[in-house]
Amino acid sequence: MAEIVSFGEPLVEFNAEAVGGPRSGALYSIGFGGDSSNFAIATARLDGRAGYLTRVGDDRFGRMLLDLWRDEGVDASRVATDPEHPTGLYFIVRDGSAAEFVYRRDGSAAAQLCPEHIPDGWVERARLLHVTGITQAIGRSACDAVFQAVERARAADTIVTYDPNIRPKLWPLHEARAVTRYTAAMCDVVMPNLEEGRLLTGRDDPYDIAMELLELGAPLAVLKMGSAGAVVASAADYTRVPALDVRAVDPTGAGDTFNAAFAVATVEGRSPAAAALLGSAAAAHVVQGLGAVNSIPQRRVADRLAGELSL
Ligand code: KDG
Repeated sequence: MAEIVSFGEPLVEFNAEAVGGPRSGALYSIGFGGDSSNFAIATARLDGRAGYLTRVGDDRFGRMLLDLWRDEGVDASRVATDPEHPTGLYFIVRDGSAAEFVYRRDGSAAAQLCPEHIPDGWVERARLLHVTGITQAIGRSACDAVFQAVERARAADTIVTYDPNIRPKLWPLHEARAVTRYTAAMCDVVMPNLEEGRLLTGRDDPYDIAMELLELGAPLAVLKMGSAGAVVASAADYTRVPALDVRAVDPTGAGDTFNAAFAVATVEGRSPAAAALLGSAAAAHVVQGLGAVNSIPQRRVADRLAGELSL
């Protein structure tokens, strides 16, 4: 049975190789993305029992994703195939060192998600539900599904973790800010990156951001700061978590893997700081490879990397 569940939009990824630039002749590696799917795959690689829910199109890309979840050991038994809407895609276009996400996802199968698509017991029987701002941004009904799932989780004592994952291309900033602040207050753990923390709170300093996130109402705030590590804050504690010194190639999906490692370690009963340490180590592995999924480490690798860090 799935213990750690997530839902949202999976995407097929076309990621420009560092050489070539965005114009004709550039090489694109095909891979997979979508924050909630990345989270589920990372959970499974890190030895968590992952369950994933979405809708894919009745097309080659949808079938590729179904194969991926099966091969990765993610329970995707509740994923539906939608005969009328396609699977979404994104390109990571690189111009010099700058990377841009270009989406082809409007009207996708996953954007049709609504509260009725979340089966009875799916959230209630899990130990942890992970939700994200991208799922809220893809459509009104998917946003409603997030709110309903969070309410059901709270009623069932399922832990809720939340990554606001603000993507300004998907919704206007004022709307993103209002919805994600409101949602953060409903969750057990809010886990933005530093830039999102700044957007959410209007503060600059990690300590001030963390305190303001707690004031919103979440009992625990985890601020992901890439090569600067992370901050874990509650009313009782404020801990800085270190990061490994690595050469970053592509940060895509690193935050999702951090979240997954945090979720797995939390369900195992580790402290928030120890869970974030595993997150920091696993994320450091992701940034060293191209794409959101290929470079997610297996558990033994993440444990070895975490062993190089201490609190
Ligand atoms: O967190 C990584 C994701 O941003 C990436 O995989 C693509 O889900 C994606 C999105 O909506 O940007």
